[in-house]
Amino acid sequence: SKVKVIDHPLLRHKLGYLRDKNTYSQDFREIVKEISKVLVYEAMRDWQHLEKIAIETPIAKTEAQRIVRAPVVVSIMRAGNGMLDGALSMLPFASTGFIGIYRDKFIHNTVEYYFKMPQDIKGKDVLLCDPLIATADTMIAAIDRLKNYGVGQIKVISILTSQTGLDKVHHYHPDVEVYTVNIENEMNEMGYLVPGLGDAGDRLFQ
Ligand code: HSX
Repeated sequence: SKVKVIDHPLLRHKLGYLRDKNTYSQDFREIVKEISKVLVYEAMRDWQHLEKIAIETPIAKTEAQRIVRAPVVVSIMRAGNGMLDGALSMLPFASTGFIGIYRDKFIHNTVEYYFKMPQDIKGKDVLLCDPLIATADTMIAAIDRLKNYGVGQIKVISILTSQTGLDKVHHYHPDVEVYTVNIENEMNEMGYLVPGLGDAGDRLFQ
C-alpha cells in the first residue's frame, strides 16, 4: 500500500503532547514542527534526484551531493501552515504553495477559497502538508486541484489519519503516498478523529 506509518518512540512521545488538551498553542506548534521534520525526512528517503558537486573541505577537495528537482511544499490552510516551518527547514531550497480549502457542513461539499502555487509547478513533485485526514474530502479535493496543474508525484504528510480517509485517498488517487504517525481507531459523527487531537487549526493558532 501507499501508506507509511512512521512508528518511533520519539514520535509516540511527541504525539502524546499533541493529544493532550492541556498543551497550548506555543508548545503545540513546536511539536507539530518537530514531527513535520521527521515526516519530511521519511518522505524524502527514496528521493532519486541528487547531483554531484565539487567542494573543498578545509583539508581536501572532494565531491558532495545536492538535492535537485526539489519538491514543492504545499500547505492546506490553515492547519497545514503549522507544518510548513518544519518542512521548509528540511527543504530550505523548496518553493511553497498554498491551498485554502474547507469542508462546508451546510452544503456538504468542500469549498476552495485560495489557490496559489509557484509559477513552475507543472511537472514538479509535491509534498502536501495537512496534519489531519479524517473523511479525506479536503485532501482529495486538494489533490484533484494539484493534478489539474500537471504536477508530478504527490506525497502527503499528515500526522493523524483515519483508515476510512486513507482508503478513500487510495481509491481516488492510488498513486499518492501518505506518511503518517498514526491511523486513529475511530471517527465521530462530526468527522473528528477519535481520540485524535481536536481541530488542528484551533490547537495551532488559538
Ligand atoms: C481539518 O479538517 C484538517 O486540517 C483538514 O484540513 C481537514 C480534515 O478533515 P477531512 O476533510 O479529512 O474530513 O481542518
